[in-house]
Amino acid sequence: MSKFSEWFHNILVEAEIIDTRYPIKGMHVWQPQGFKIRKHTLNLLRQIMDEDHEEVLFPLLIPDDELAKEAIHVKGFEDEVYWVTHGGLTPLKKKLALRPTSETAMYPMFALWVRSHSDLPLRFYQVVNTFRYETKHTKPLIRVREITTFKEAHTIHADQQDADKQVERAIHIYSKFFDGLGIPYVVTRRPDWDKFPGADYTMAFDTIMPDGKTLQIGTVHNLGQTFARTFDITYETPEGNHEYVYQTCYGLSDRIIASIIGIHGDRSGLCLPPNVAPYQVVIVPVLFKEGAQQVMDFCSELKDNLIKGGLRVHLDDRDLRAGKKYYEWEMRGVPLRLEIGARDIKNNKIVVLHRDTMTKDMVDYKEECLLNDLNTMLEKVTINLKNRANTKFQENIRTVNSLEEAQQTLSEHDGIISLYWCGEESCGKEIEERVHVDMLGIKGEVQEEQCVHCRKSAKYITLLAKTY
Ligand code: 5CA
Ligand code: ZN
Repeated sequence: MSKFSEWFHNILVEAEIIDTRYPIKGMHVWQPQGFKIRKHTLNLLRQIMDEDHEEVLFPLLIPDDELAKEAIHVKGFEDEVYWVTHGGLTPLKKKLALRPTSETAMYPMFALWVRSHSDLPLRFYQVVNTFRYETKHTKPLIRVREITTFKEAHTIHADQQDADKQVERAIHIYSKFFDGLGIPYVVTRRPDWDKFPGADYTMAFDTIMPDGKTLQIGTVHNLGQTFARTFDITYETPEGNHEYVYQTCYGLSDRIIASIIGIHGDRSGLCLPPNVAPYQVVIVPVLFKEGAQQVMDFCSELKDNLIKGGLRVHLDDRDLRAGKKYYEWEMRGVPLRLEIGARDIKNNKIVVLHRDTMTKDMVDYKEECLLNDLNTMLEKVTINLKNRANTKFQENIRTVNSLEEAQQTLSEHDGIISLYWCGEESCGKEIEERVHVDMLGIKGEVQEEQCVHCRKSAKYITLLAKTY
């Protein structure tokens, strides 16, 4: 286990995010703290998606013959599908698949829903659990067999142009979402040999985890008309002709939480962006025998006021040493901690610990200003986490001009390498093999440069890395 892996597993246990002891490999239990982070993260995404998507909910089970209809798609998932074969003791006439993703559940219904050009475009999303019998090593939140928070969007368009525009729009939506979480990323076009089964092309978001490996945290697929032809999804044009629709789909998984934990965390444990932290502020009363009740009352009233002001606040009134509480809330990643004792109340001062920098401030306590001050501090935490992550991320993308340099660079540094490539699949796969990396995807086009491997003329700048 790498140092990061160990840290990651420990923090999931200690901070009570996920319990991995459930007796099925790759399937885990969300504990209350983890569930809250998950809920707030989901709310952020829902807010963005609800602007121009409609939420729906499809069944978990997909009939065998529907799943099998789209040949390329089913080929891509055949090793990964879980099957329901019995109802009680009775063998089912038709096997039922647990959805590995929902194209083949949704698209037969889309064929019924879409009638006329005036129905289009349509944009749906659902948040569900999906099942993939992953054969690679499973890892909590990162590679699971039950994805418990699959956020999948599916859109339908009258023409290719509109579908292309939707791909751009989806990239914009996810960018905004990741920016809000302070998670840095690159967006690339996946190489053809690694696109989503059935897609014309796939755009991927990748971030870098602390061990230097990249994690694909989201994908946007342009499906063209492939599924429309398979599932016979057509619309009537203004002229009365029937045309196949164009489709896109895009999705995010539990990996979002993994990246929040991994990227912002530090030696002291979790360090949560305020917008997803279960508690944004924790109040720890510093009690001595004298004046203890007064301090408690003060803290309790303060808590109520801050909650009224819209903050998520917890008052830790347990009968424990303050130091023990400090350690625990640091580990759980609460962005701000207020330490309040009798003397502070008298002096109108409050000690604030900023979790991101682990520095303490003494702030003047003025009741009418405190809410504002805390909000400003939380904003600062958000910006700092984002900048810190981004700086580290940018430092870990390096341009190389030969395979030797690629190997050298990766032996010395974590992260992503960027190089010129001819665009040929065979050459690309050779690069992957020689340098022991995966191609994330194409970042841009070039002219008048040479492929770092075959030395033919290069078409693309492409990014590679060791990946999860
Ligand atoms: N139908 C499309 C769009 S929703 C789809 O299924 N795309 S996907 O296969 O690329 O999955 C979407 C995202 O889920 C991926 O980008 C990846 O971040 C995440 N993901 C895929 N498999 C797993 C897994 N086993 N565990 C956790 N996350 C996963
Ligand atoms: Zn080449």
